[in-house]
Order: sequence, then structure tokens, then C-alpha cells
Amino acid sequence: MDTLSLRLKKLRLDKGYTQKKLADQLGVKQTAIANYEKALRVPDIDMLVKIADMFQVSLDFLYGRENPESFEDYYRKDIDTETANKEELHKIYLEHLLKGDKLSARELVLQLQEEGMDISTIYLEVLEKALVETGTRWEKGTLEVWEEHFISETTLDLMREVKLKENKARIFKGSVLTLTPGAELHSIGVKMISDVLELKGYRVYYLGCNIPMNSLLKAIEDKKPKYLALSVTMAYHMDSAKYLIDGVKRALKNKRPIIIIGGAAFREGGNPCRETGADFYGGSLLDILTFVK
Ligand code: B12
Repeated sequence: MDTLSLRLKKLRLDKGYTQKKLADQLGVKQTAIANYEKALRVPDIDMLVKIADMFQVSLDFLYGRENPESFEDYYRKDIDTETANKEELHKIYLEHLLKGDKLSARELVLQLQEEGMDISTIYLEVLEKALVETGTRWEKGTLEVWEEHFISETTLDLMREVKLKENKARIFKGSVLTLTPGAELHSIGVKMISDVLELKGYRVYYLGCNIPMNSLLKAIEDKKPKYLALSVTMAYHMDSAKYLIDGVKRALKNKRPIIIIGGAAFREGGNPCRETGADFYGGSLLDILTFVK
């Protein structure tokens, strides 16, 4: 990495631009920006002037002849996502967050997306794996509760950003209600499900946790969803799921949506549909994609 590439990347991120957005503003392809930032190509003088004007800095600054001490170490740990082992990506993401470096975590994920990684792979390979690793470290006592909270909240923020950058199907496939039953606070899994369904063309109503029965019934009567998707992580919230499912079945009979259940509570085995009364069970994001066309 040379100074120019480091400074260009830092300036772009500080402005909250993706490579694509900067490329559009400068009238070049995204690959040109990627190549500048990887020091594989050097912008010509006209382009340098455009970049300097856009970020309101001097050419000397871009080349590191001004403020040479500033942010040089900032992106030393720059990740080459093309050569990084896919298995390692979640660890890199987690390490950034454990250092409090949200910017690098965000950049890693957005870079993967810009390079063509689809949203399901980002969610499963990077975010879900990082969260599971977070839980393992918390259990071992090597990670604090506040760190777990910070990681999950930051991940939710990033998911929102990743989702907004994806192209949404323009067809309307129907509505879906998603929630976590009772006091089940583990919502990230069902939010992932909600995001991919939304991108496929479903109108998703994510209701969070603690939804009262009568209000859920009203939502179903009003929105007439095709599917009701529930997520349970803690085994002791299974009863809340069963209670909601029983209530919906009893009140709405054959006018009810198809009920799908999932979540880590069922990883140990058993029969999720029999235990909760749901129609279908899905073990992961990929199951919902094969089931809900
Ligand atoms: C983040 C987190 C939290 C956050 C949740 C924030 C949020 N907004 O979600 C907070 C801090 C609130 C939290 C609290 C607690 N947590 Co917690 N938490 C986690 C952690 C680290 C990650 C969970 C996660 O997001 N995983 C990633 C998601 C994407 O995975 P997922 O939910 O399984 O979803 C996938 C699939 O299951 C599936 N799926 C999920 N839902 C659905 C639904 C449908 C319809 C379908 C088809 C598929 C599907 O698709 C998803 C994508 O593939 C886990 C560690 C772990 N191993 O998972 C512990 C973990 C789940 N927590 C645990 C514990 C003990 C707790 C607390 C009791 C801690 C405490 N003492 O306060 C509380 C309980 C709170 C409550 N009332 O529910 C334990 C549970 C152990 C157990 N099984 O009994 C774990 C495993 C940590 C550990 N190693 O011990 N936690």
C-alpha cells in the first residue's frame, strides 16, 4: 500500500462513499477505484485533480507530502478479500469489532458485497459465524457481555446497510409476518430471514418480540400474510411459540397463514413441528429460500 491508495480509501470511507458511488461521481468504473486503492493503478493527473477537488484536499496531501504523520497506519491491515480465506472472513470481522473498529468491519462487509458476494453468503459466512464465535467466547469468559451487545447491535446496523444496497425484486409475492415469540430477544436470525424474503418480493412485517396474541391476530386479519415465521433460540421460549401458534390456529382455522418455525433452539434435534404446532421447520436461511419460492 502506498500513501496515495491509503489516503484515497480513508477519504472515501470518511465521506461514507462506496467504491461504486465514488466511481460514479468521478465518471469511472468501480474497478478503477478498487485498483487505485489496492495500489495496482495510479490515477492520471486529471483524475488526481478531480479527486483532490472532490475531497477538498491538495495534491500534496494525496501524495503524503502534507501531514505525513496522519492516518498512515489506518489501513495497514487492509484486507485483500480476493485472497483471504473465506473461512477466515468472520474472524477478521469479529477482530475489527473487538477492537472497536466499526469502520473496518463495515468496509470489509461492503467490500465483499461490492465484489459480488450475495447477501445470504454475507449473512451466513461472515455475520452468523461471527455471532456464533461471539457466543463461544462469551461462554468461555474471554468476551464481555457488553461486547456481545455491541457486536450484535453493530451487526444489525450493517445488515440494514447491506440490505439497502441490494436490488429488490419488483414483483409482489405476498405478505409475511415475522417475530420472536414471548420474551425471546434473539432476533438477528429472523431479521436475516426477513431481509432475504423482502428482497425476493415479499412485504415483510417484522413485529419484534412480546407481541400480544390479540394484536397478532389483528395483524393477520389485516395483512393476510402467506406465511407467519417465528424464531426461537432459548428452549424456554418454545412455550410462547406454541401458545401463539395454537391461538392463531384456533382463532383463524383455515384462514390462517402457513406457519414456519426456526431458530437455534431446535439444533439439538427433536421434532420442531410436533413440539410447537408449526407447519414447517427451517434450520437456516437457505431452507427458507428453498421453501418460500
Ligand atoms: C447475540 C446474542 C444475544 C443478544 C441478542 C441480540 C439480538 N438482537 O438478537 C442478547 C445480548 C440480547 C442475548 C441475550 C441472551 N443470550 Co444470547 N446469544 C447471542 C449470540 C452471541 C448470537 C445469536 C445470533 O444472533 N446468532 C446468529 C443468528 C443468525 O443465528 P440464528 O438465530 O440461529 O438464526 C439462523 C438459523 O437458526 C435460522 N433461523 C433463525 N430463526 C429462524 C426462523 C425461521 C422461520 C427459519 C426458517 C430459520 C430461522 O436462520 C438464521 C440464519 O441462518 C448467541 C451465540 C450463538 N451460538 O448463537 C448467544 C446465545 C444464543 N445466548 C445465550 C444466552 C444464555 C443468552 C441469555 C440468557 C444471557 C443472559 N444471561 O442474559 C440472554 C437471553 C435473552 C432472551 N430473553 O432471549 C446462549 C444460549 C444457550 C442455550 N441454548 O441455552 C448462547 C448460545 C450463548 C452461549 N454460547 O452460551 N444474546
